[in-house]
Amino acid sequence: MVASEQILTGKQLDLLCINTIRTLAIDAVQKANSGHPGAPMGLAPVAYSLFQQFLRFNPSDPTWPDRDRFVLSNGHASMLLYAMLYLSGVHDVNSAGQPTDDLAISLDEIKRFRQIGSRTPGHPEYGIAAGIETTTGPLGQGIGNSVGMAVAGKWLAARYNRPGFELFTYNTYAMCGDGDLMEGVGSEAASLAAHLKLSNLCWIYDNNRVTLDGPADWSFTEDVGARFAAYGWNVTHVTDANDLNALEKAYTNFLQTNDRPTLIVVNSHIGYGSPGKQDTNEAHGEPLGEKEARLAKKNYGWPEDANFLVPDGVLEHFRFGIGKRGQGLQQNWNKLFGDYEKKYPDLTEELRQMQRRELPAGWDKDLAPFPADAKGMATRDSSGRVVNAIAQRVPWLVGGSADLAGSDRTRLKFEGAGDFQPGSYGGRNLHFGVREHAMAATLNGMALTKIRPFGGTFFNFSDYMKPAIRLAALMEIPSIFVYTHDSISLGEDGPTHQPVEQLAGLRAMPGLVLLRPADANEVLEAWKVIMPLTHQPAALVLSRQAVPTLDRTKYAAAAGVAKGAYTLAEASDGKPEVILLGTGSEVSLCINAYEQLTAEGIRVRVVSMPSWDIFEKQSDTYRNQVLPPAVKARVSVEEAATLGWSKYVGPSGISIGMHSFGASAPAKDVQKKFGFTVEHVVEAAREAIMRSK
Ligand SMILES: Cc1ncc(C[n+]2csc(CCOP(=O)(O)OP(=O)(O)O)c2C)c(N)n1
Ligand SMILES: [Mg+2]
Repeated sequence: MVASEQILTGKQLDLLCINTIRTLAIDAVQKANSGHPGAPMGLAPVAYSLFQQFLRFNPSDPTWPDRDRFVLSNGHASMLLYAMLYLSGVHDVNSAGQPTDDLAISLDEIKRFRQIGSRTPGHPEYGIAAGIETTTGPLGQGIGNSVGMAVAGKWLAARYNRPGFELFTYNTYAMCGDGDLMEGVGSEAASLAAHLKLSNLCWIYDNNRVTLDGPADWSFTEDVGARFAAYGWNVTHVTDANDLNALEKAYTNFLQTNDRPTLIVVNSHIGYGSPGKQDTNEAHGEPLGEKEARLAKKNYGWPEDANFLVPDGVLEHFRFGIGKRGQGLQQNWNKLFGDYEKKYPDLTEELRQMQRRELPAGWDKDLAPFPADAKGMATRDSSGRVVNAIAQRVPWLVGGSADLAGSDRTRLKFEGAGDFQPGSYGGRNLHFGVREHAMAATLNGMALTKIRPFGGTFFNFSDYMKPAIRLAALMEIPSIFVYTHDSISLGEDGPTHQPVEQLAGLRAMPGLVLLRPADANEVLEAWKVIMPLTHQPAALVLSRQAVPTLDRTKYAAAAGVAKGAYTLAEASDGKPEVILLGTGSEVSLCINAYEQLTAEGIRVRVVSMPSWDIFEKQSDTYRNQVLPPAVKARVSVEEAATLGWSKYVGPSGISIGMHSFGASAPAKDVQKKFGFTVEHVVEAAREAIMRSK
C-alpha cells in the first residue's frame, strides 16, 4: 500500500514503513550489485518495532550519553541499519561531537551503498556515520561489544547515579543471526553476560534457519533458547517476525526483566516476500536480481518500477515516533543533568572528561621513577604498581583479566577498588573468566562508551583475542590489552605457553600501539604513552621473569620510550662500530654484551626499541640519529620470530630470535638452548662487524 492520498490506518502505515526498509535494502544491494538483502527483508519489522516504539534514542543528538545502544551484530545486514538511520532522521555529528543539521545517512548515501568514500560500506563501520555504535561484520563481535556496553551501563549507573538522579538507565539491544550464535565469542559473551546478570542487555536472534551456504541445520541444530536458558538468560519467543504485537510483547518482557539479560528468539524468513528466494540461502548474500526484486515488490503491494522509493508519510511517521519520543526523553535528561551538575559538580566534571577522553589533571602525579636495582623486577610487577597508581587518579580506568589477574598483576588493589559483580556494579575489577575473546570484545564495548578499559592475559593467548584487537584498531578506540609471560623466558610452562610469532603478528596490525618495555622505568613510560591515547588501542607486552632496573644515571633516561626507540647506551666516542637492538627483557642482555664488548675496546651502541610503530612515526632525522645509516653492523636480540627485524638490522645485520617453538624447562636453560646468552650476542656483534667491513 503506497497511495499517499488515502488515509492510512496505523497498521497500514506500519507496513508501509516496514516495506520501505525492505525495498531500500533490495534496491541498494541491486544497485551496488553486491550485498545482503535477505536478513534486512526478514528483520525489517523487528527493527521497526524496536526503533519506533522502544529505542530511547534521539535522532537529533545521536551521541546523547544515556541513549539506548543498538548493535547490528549480523553486520552483513548493514542495509537494515542504514535504512533505519536514514528513516529515523539521525543527524550527523561533527569532529567535536556536536550534532549538525546534516543527516548521518542520506538517501544519496544509500544509493552509494558499498562505493568508495560512501557512508554506507559493506559492513557498518564505527566513526563513518553517527548511529553506528560499533563496527560489525566479523560474526560474534557485535554481541561481544554489546556485553561491554551493558557492563559500562551498569558501571556508570553505579558510580554516577544518585537518589533522584537516574542519569544512566540505557539499555543495549543487539541483533544477531545464526552465525553470531554459532561463533565461540558469542557463547563466551552470553555466558559472561548471564553471570553478570546484565538485565540491561537484550539480544534479538534472527532465527531464520538459513546461513550462507544453505539451511542452518546443515551445521546448527541445537536448541538455542534452551542453551541460553541454561546460561541464565531470560528467553522469550516471537513465532512470526511480522507480528508487531508479539514483538511489542517481547520487548516489553525484556523491559520488565530486572535480574538477567534477555534473548528474544524471532522466527523470521530470510528474503521475506521474494517468491523465488525466500527461506533460501540465495537471499543471503547476493542481489535478488531485477526480476525477483520486482516480484518481491509486487508482493509488498509496491510499485514494481519504483526504486529507492520513500512514500509520503513514512519520514513523518518516524519523526513522530522515535524522533519525538527521543527528543522528549533527552530534553528531560538534559534538565536532570543540569540539576545534577549543580549538585554534583565534581562528578559532572569527571563525566565530561571521560566523554571527551581527557585525563584528569595530575593523573600521573604518583608515578615515581623506580630506583636502579640489578636484581630488578618483572615488568608485569612494575606494570601492576603503575596501573594501581594511575587508576587511583583516573576513576574510569576499569579492567580485569581472563582468570589471570594474579599472574598478570592487573588487579586494582587499592581501597575501594572493588569487584564488578552483580550487586556491586561500581567495582573496578572485572572478572572475565577464561574467556579471552569475549573479554576483548567486551573491552571494546566499554571503550565505545568512553570508559577506559584494560584487560590482561598471557601474551600467547592474544591469539584468542585477535579479531577483537583488530576491530579496536579499525575502530580507532583506546582499549588497553595487557600481556604478560611474553616470551620463551616464561620457562617451564613450555612451548604451548611461549609466544613466538605474536609480536610479529601484532606489529603488522595498522593502528595498534605495541610496547614491550625493557625495565620498570620503561614500563612507567609506556603507561605514560598509553594513557593519553584517544584513537588507538595499545598492547603492553610484559615479562614474567625479573629484569634489572637499569641505572638511568649510567644509561639514557627511559623517557625515550615516547619515541619508540632510543639510544640507551652509547659508544664512548659516540661513534659506534656496532649497534645492538633489543626489546623488553632482551635489552638487559644487550647491555651485558655491551659492557663486555666495551671492555674489549669495541665501540657499541645499545638501542632499546620498545615500540616499532611509535619509532616509525618519528622524523627521518631522529631515526637516522638512533640508527645511523652508516653503521651497518647491527644485531637485533628478541625472544620471538625475527620477521620484520631485517628492516632495522639491514642486509649485513644479524637477528637473534626464534626460528622454532620454545621448550619446557627452567628459563635459563631455555634461553641457553635458543641462543639468548651474552656470549652469543657478543659473538654475533663481532660477526656483524666483520660482515659490514
Ligand atoms: C567470523 C565470520 N566468519 C564468517 C563470515 C562470513 N559470513 C557472513 S554472513 C555468514 C552466514 C551467517 O549466517 P546468519 O547469521 O544466519 O545470517 P543470515 O544468512 O541469516 O543473514 C557468513 C558465514 C563472517 N562475516 N564472519
Ligand atoms: Mg540465518
